Amino acid sequence: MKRISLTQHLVEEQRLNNTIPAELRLLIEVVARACKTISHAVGKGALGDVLGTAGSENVQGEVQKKLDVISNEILLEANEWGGHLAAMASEEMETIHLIPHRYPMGEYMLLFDPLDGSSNIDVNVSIGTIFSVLKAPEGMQTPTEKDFLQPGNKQVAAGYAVYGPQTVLVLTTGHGVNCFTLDREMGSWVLTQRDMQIPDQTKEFAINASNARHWQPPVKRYIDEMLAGGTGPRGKEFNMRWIASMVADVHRILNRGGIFMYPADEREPDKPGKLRLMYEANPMAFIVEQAGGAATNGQQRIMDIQPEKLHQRVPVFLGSKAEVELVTSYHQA
Ligand code: AHM
Ligand code: MG
Repeated sequence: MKRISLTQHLVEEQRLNNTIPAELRLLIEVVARACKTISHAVGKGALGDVLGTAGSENVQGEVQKKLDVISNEILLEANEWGGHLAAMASEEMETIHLIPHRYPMGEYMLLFDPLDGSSNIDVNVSIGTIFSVLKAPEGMQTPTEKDFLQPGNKQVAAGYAVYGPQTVLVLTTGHGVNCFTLDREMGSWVLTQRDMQIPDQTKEFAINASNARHWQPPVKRYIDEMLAGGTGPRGKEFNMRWIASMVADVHRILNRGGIFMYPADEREPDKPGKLRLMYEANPMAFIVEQAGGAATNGQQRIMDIQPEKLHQRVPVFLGSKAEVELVTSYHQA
């Protein structure tokens, strides 16, 4: 089999679609390189002194793990000097990170969840990195948080890496979704799945069912109908999977179909769900839509939400189109 590297793929996509300017290609390659470094750190585990807590909290009051902090540092350092970025924002940082004056400023803005699935770090279960790329607004001088508050439909690229039995990188620049596998010996990303498509029919769903008593009626109805099995209104048996790493759950759905949900919680009306719009929901929605799936917050398309805050949370329903449309229709009934 002829091996196609990430670089070759991006160059060829540029020739075909004319959508990946050199700066964006550099940006994607630098992020991919940083993911390689994170993968290496993850792989060392206890041998690399990377497990356990860092003794600090992030902006949302969550205890940071050492790997959260290490991965954030790796992404910041890798992306500072290339001249392709105007600023960065991370789930792990209170406010945006400006490019130091000693480096040139580029026209893109990078957002990331450096280490997704933090609760799985210490137990050797798949974790990952999620990223999203926006363009800086026309005429922007010094970037501010406001410049980042663009709806997901303005993303020019998005991707995630999964650090699992294999390390993979899934990427979209708005022309389908491709998957690359890290060749650990060669240190290179090799194209292993072209134009991924989410199967439309599914018998699998993913939700943290321990929150069931706090779900709103439309979600309760949707899950109850699936749990009723073959004799219920859905007329088929469903299976449940919950890895508690969004990257790994979404990767399964991309390959096998299914629906992923992190709904709002009735306990905290001002805190709609757990996942963050800018670092998790938007990039995953872009990937899922590009693979023929759908992504909503129950009311509207996630990528059409106008963000109001950098760390804003949002209910998430994404995956196979027919399922996402069904649970969304229950919210509107
Ligand atoms: P994190 O970014 O702090 O790791 O949190 C996000 C993760 C998602 O990857 C996953 O879907 C969810 O939190 C798991 O939540 P729960 O602990 O309720 O199972
Ligand atoms: Mg996360």
